[in-house]
Amino acid sequence: MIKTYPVPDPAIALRSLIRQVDSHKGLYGNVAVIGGANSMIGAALLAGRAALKHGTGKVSIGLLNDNFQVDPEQPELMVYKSKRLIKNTSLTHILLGPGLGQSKKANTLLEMCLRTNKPLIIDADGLNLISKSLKLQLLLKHRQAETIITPHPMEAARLLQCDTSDIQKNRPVAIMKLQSIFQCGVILKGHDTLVLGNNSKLFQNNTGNSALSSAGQGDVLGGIILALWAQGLSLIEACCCGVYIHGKAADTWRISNSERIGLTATETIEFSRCCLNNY
Ligand code: NPW
Ligand code: AMP
Ligand code: MG
Repeated sequence: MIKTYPVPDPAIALRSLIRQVDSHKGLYGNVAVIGGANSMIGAALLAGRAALKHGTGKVSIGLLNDNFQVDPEQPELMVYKSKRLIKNTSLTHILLGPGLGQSKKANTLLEMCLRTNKPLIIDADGLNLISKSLKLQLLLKHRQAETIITPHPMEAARLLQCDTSDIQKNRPVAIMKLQSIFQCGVILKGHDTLVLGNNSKLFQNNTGNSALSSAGQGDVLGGIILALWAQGLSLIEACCCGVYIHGKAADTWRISNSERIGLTATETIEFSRCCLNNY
């Protein structure tokens, strides 16, 4: 039996995010979200908006779709062509995967990100591409900069070449396998999300509910973790606080809403921001 520990109360870690009076945006991260292929631009925008609304200094979106130039709902986001953005040496952290697709171009972008020395979160189609390529698996395994992968159970099954039911039968074993094969931090999403950093305890998160079972929630979670990490929390703190407040947002919403409907991902960003604000 593998021992799990509850995700720590985020209050302590979040205290370090209090802003100094003489601060400036350069202190709060300069992050990139890489994704948003045709028909999935929304995933990258959700992640970018979540990163922005959870305190990041500067957020850029590197889209695969070249025709989209501004998010009119969130003009603070800077929109670039993906390859150009990855080459920007002043970036502090990267999230790759939301709506990335699995094209040849997507594969090239993932390889470029893996070869940078930037802290990196890999989600969604980034993970699906890794499960199909030995070359990418080796690059991930030998990365020097801190890296976290954030699969849902089916993405985890693709990575471990098994069925989703095998993952769900013994989630602690699955996350430990992922960490030991890919030599990076792992968040295994789903009800009672698990978090495992390199050399860390295995944490289990108990916030969150079925209101989160809707499109784009994982993209939002990626943006939240990116924001907390870029503002100075350690990787494990950012992951634990991120999954906690993302789930807490849904628990808060549930108090005054029925179990028949769920949150939209856009709503989750707002509830989670309020949750962060309440600390
Ligand atoms: P089933 O149905 O049970 O067989 P996919 P995706 C399973 C982008 N998006 N427990 C479940 O399988 C993403 O960023 C874009 C058990 C489910 O049907 C990606 O780039 C959006 N099973 C891309 O789409 C909004 C679970 O996995 C299947 C599970 C594809 O990502 C949506 C889905 O996995 C989306 O985020 C659980 N807890 N959770 C946009 N607005 O642009 C999931 N499964 O096939 O990898 O598809 O997750 O939608
Ligand atoms: P994704 O499948 O990538 O969009 O991610 C979905 C997100 O919502 C993950 O963070 C899941 O942990 C969370 N989520 C979805 N359904 C539930 C549930 N029933 N209980 C708790 N969290 C959930
Ligand atoms: Mg997802």
